[in-house]
Amino acid sequence: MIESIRVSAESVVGTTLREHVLICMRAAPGATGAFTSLLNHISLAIRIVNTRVRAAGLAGMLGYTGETNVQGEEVQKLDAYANDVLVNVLGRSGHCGILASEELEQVKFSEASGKYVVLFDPLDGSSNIDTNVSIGTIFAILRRQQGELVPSLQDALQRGKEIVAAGYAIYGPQTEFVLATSQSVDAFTLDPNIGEFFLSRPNIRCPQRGSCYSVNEGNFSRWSPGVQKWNSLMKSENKEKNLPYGHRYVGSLVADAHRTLIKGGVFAYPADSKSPKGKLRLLYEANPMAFIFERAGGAATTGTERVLDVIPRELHQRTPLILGSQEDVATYCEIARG
Ligand code: AHM
Ligand code: MG
Repeated sequence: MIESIRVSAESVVGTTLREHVLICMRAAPGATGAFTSLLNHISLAIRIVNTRVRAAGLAGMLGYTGETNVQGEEVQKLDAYANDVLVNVLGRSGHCGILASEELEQVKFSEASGKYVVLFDPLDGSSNIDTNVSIGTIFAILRRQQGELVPSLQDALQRGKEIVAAGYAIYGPQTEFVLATSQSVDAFTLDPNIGEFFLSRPNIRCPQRGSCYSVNEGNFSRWSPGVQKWNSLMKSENKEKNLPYGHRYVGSLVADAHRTLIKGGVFAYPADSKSPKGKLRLLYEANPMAFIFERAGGAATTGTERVLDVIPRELHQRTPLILGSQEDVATYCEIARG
């Protein structure tokens, strides 16, 4: 049935995200449909958040709620809304045993029998909300640890290499949904009139090398001498090495990572004297992105180790994050380590 829909519809309207997920499910031996259903619920939540993001200025949803989150940051109205939507929709899916969000102090136990764990940043790039710059949603899906009858905090504190799927949505000029599974990394673009995501970039491969670097250069004086040296190298004139690189920095991880994934290059948020452990969150930002980049043939490191190997000690753990093309990440490691 699905096969015939796929074959006959592809040339006319393209593959939808739902069909893609179903096709993946049929290729996975022993699949029960739970994962498919969970992904469909995440896609629903993203479409709801997208609608609100698009209308935020009109609906009085810009600005701050007046509260601060667990990380001491001011909560934007859209942050709070996106978080509520994801918590609510995941709770209704019946397959999410436990969830953790950048906006929640503690993990949330959802369906006791749900065998999946979902970790997410409901609205990444908050500082860009009020200026109509691209923002997004990032998520990772893991299986609950075996042998446990009820979900526990340990289910959320698994290494990134245990992730079974990860993705992000970017609310930019178009709304794009990038999904990485064990099989491939694919991007889907939302047709706002139909309310469906259609496959727009099948089997994304991150180029081996790019021509851009992406970093908040305002932090230069706070970096280690090694990171400063790498930064200077990116700007130096060297025709043989195709230098200098162009500099691009949006300040929303989803936007900077998305460009790097498609065009290659390197994104870096290293540790600095203000944030000695790094700024980005291991569970909600670094791990999902690292999984996506590795699946697409790219790389992700803390500067000293593979991101997906880091053992999480706490929910809101921060980490340095360097990701992108294999060659560009290798250059960073070589130079920045000194
Ligand atoms: P957020 O999840 O609260 O929006 O914060 C994370 C953001 C990332 O999207 C981005 O890469 C980084 O913080 C930008 O930080 P900075 O403004 O220090 O350059
Ligand atoms: Mg974020």
